[in-house]
Amino acid sequence: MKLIKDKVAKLSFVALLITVTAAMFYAPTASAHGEKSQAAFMRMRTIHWFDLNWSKEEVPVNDTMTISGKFYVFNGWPETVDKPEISFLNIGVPGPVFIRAGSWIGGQLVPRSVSLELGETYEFKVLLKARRPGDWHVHTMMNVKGGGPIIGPGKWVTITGSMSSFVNPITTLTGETINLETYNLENTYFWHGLWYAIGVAWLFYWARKPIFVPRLIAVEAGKGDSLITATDKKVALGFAVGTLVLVAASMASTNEKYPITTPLQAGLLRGMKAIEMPARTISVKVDDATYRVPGRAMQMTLTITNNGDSAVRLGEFNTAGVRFMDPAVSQDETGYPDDLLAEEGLTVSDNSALAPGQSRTVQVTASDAAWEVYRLADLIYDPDSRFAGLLFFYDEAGNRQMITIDAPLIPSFI
Ligand SMILES: [Cu+2]
Repeated sequence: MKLIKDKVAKLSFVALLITVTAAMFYAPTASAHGEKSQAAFMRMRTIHWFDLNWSKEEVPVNDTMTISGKFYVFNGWPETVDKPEISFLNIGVPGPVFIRAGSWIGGQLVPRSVSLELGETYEFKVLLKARRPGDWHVHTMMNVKGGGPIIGPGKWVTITGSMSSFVNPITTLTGETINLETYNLENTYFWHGLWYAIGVAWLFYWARKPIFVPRLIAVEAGKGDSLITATDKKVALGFAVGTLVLVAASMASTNEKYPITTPLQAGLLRGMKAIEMPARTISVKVDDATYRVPGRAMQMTLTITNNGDSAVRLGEFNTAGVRFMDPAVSQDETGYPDDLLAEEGLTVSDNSALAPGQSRTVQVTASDAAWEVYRLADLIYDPDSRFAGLLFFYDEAGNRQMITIDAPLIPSFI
């Protein structure tokens, strides 16, 4: 009996070893970092990122790159996400593999939180300076207070070189140029080290003598006072006075060395400049919209009316960062992330030019693996089966018009 038990134990140990080893060698490359697991309806109905551009795909350490683009703050913002009255333009990277040298919304520098308005479209730019070598999936991202992170499309960017050569020089208003990467580090180490040492010295002073049992006995025998001698009292006073003197003196010397300091700059930035969108001459009515469960596509019946003076065709449907394109009308030239780009993902039952004044009802299918990979298909688990997205129409001269659509999205199971 014991023999069998031993064998079982041995075998399970071997199995465990194999599992652990296998797990060590299995290193999946995640192509999305957080957004997939967020509710699909939330990703489709909050912020729509478009016209994104990553200026480089490979950057040496200390070089900069920019991510620019636009975002539309969806009108039908979900109830469960606080309105973006206090939002912060962030960048989604695993720690400061880049540093953010600057970020702008509508041309204004936005180091602080900003106030965004529903229904408005904004232009943004983020300047990144490469710091840590590696392959990084860089996302644009908006943090909404009371709402959480709203993650934009991510693209792989490679940083080459060595992190030890990274510098972050800043010239202060007092005329000094410092390297923020290492500035004041020795000072921080010194003071933490010194105070820690003083704390340890105090403990050691007492711990020279037996700490617990003899003292416990002395106190219980009513001889507690005998444990603290006259020397002990002097040492205690020395520590107390020394601490006060050190605090006062170092505070004075710090004020002398840095006579000009300001408080932390903070506070919400209001009045962000939105893009003046041209008057819309195309109107789109979503007659119905469905998606197959399981499946990789969604279908919409759209009634498109062209009130402009040039014939138009539908080139793109964009939702939750996934771009479904009709290659006959529009192609991506920005190097948009492959996994989010459905180059031939948009099929329109009749995508011939829609002449001015005309109206037409068409079947539109947006189909791509991204629908499943990015778990938009998981709308079936959401408590609000509605979608929203952007339609891009192109006229004969190549001018683009953006139309936002928003409707219930009904699953079909058979
Ligand atoms: Cu990512």
